[in-house]
Amino acid sequence: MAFLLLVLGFLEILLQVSAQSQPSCDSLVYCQGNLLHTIQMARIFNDSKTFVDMRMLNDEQTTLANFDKLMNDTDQNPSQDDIKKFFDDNFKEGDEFENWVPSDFTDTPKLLSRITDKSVREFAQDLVNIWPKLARKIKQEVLDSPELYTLLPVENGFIIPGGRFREFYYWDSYWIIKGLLLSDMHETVRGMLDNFLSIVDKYGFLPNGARIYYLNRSQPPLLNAMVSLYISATNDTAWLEKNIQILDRELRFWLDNKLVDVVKDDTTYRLAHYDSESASPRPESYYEDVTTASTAKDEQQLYMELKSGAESGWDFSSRWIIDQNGNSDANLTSLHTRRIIPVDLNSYLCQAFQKLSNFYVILGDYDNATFWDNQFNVWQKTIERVLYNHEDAIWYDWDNELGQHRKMFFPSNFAPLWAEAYDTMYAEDIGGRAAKYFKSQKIMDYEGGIPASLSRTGEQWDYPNAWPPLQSIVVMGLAKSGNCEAIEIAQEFAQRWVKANQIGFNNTGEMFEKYDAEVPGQYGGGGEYVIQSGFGWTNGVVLEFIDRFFTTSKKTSR
Ligand SMILES: *[C@@H]1O[C@H](CO)[C@@H](O)[C@H](O)[C@H]1NC(C)=O
Ligand SMILES: *[C@@H]1O[C@H](CO)[C@@H](O)[C@H](O)[C@H]1NC(C)=O
Ligand SMILES: *[C@@H]1O[C@H](CO)[C@@H](O)[C@H](O)[C@H]1NC(C)=O
Ligand SMILES: *[C@@H]1O[C@H](CO)[C@@H](O)[C@H](O)[C@H]1NC(C)=O
Ligand SMILES: *[C@@H]1O[C@H](CO)[C@@H](O)[C@H](O)[C@H]1NC(C)=O
Ligand SMILES: *[C@@H]1O[C@H](CO)[C@@H](O)[C@H](O)[C@H]1NC(C)=O
Ligand SMILES: CC(=O)N[C@H]1CO[C@H](CO)[C@@H](O)[C@@H]1O
Repeated sequence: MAFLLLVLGFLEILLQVSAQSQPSCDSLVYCQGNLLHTIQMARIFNDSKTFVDMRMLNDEQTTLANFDKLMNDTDQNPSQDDIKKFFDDNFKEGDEFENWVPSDFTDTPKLLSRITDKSVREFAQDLVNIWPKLARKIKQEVLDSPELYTLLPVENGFIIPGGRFREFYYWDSYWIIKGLLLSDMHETVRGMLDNFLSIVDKYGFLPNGARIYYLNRSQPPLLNAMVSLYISATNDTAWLEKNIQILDRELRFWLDNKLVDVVKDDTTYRLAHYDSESASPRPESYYEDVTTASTAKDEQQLYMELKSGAESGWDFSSRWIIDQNGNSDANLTSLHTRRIIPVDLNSYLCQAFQKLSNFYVILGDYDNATFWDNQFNVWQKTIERVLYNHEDAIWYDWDNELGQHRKMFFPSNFAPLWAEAYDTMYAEDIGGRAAKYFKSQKIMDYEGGIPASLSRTGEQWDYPNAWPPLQSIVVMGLAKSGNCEAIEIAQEFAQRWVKANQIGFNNTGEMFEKYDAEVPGQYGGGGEYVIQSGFGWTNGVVLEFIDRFFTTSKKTSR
């Protein structure tokens, strides 16, 4: 009996250990263990990301041994000063990048001469001139000793978002690439795509961003959409031929890892959700996550929900919050990202299937083209059956536990229009109804842009914040439908957005990662870090809107 109890107790410990052994990455310094915990909880820096972006002065083994010594010398209880000293002796500023002027940078891209309004043309010129300030190349010494850094090493230069986001990010890059192509910077774009593919080749997927601590989550799957922009601008089919297998692999990662069964009206479907099963705090938000989890019922589950929320790009939002009473204005302990089937994720995948199929057609591989075209058709039908709400004439996220739509306004409800993840035979009708839904939610009232939600929670991806990628998805989606009322809304909000960004730039000389839907030009707030400027996707979206709505002559791309 005693023996049995012993075995059971041992099993329980084993289970706990295995649940905890889902680290963010393999590094014993930056992704798991007591060193990370001690430094992050000592709160030496206000922003948890600062420490995990530092480099080690010695190799990992020496660093860990020095930490052991610190703990031994201080009876496992180092003071704030002891920790600071250990930090100073073992780490320093990463200093990983050299300034880089992309060789294809030009301050006179063709777009500028097509812009009719003088003040808008000057604004576009200012934005084009920001690209070199956001251009980075990794130093040779980092490429030579990557094990001392958290950066994922890549060969080619790239454009970063800006501010604390010093490395490249997955979904940000879609709008950055859009802006770069409109700035005639094709080679920079090719270099960035090659960087992404080298990472997919190595890890089997594209992580959230270019740091080892992002290796347990991806971000909205827009790689094929980026490639499609590049191919439309260049017709570089030789590049496509060389890289098609890696593009195929990235998309299969989503099919292999992120699908769940969804039952509606007694039929079982397969759709995707955001899902990171790594049950530990995000290293770059370690203090914040440990603090949040300290009041949670199940810490491990919450860590997975937090990482899955980060994978969605919407970190964080009432979109993923559901408390016991079904409310979405609770705090982050009620985060349930994984039980929600998101409209935008499934639309992005549907679009990616179609793009990949088209790439295979270009290359004359009709078998693979058919395989992906079939996936496209299945997703399109499933999105209609599961996510479209005929009564409200819009798509909604699906709560897979309650088996019902989450009938709240989010710009992501319009993603199928943008991704053309619906039957475009009925584009005018569906677009017109979506326009009516937009108005019924009183979104026309917002002079500063389309808010991320109508719920003021203090989270970043909620009211009153207005995010550039969400403006792009709604505006370009409505415009694509071809319906008059939808096009009018698109034009109106493209104008409001460009004007708001221009006011902000006139007042501060900066472009921000997000704005305030209520006050044109005012930057947004909330969330777990202070406002960042730069800013990659912001500049890309403004250039996209200017190209589409402020030029008279031919369009380069849509
Ligand atoms: C951290 O934040 C506090 C309060 O906001 C501020 O006073 C302090 O200067 C900040 N410290 C650093 C190192 O930025
Ligand atoms: C710390 O103490 C443990 C046991 O007390 C010992 O095994 C270890 O070698 C010590 N480490 C250092 C770096 O002194
Ligand atoms: C790419 O090729 C297509 C068809 O072959 C042609 O219509 C288009 O103008 C080309 N685009 C560029 C940018 O060369
Ligand atoms: C979050 O809300 C729960 C109740 O739903 C509460 O127990 C907990 O203390 C709150 N946590 C924080 C950090 O406010
Ligand atoms: C798709 O292409 C790969 C090579 O990239 C090939 O091995 C595979 O058989 C093809 N699949 C189909 C269905 O033709
Ligand atoms: C921004 O400043 C420029 C130049 O001073 C001016 O032409 C433009 O009208 C201003 N735009 C806005 C929206 O304030
Ligand atoms: C749950 C999960 O994805 N865990 C992985 C996190 O990343 C490390 C390093 O890449 C892997 O070893 C884990 O399997």
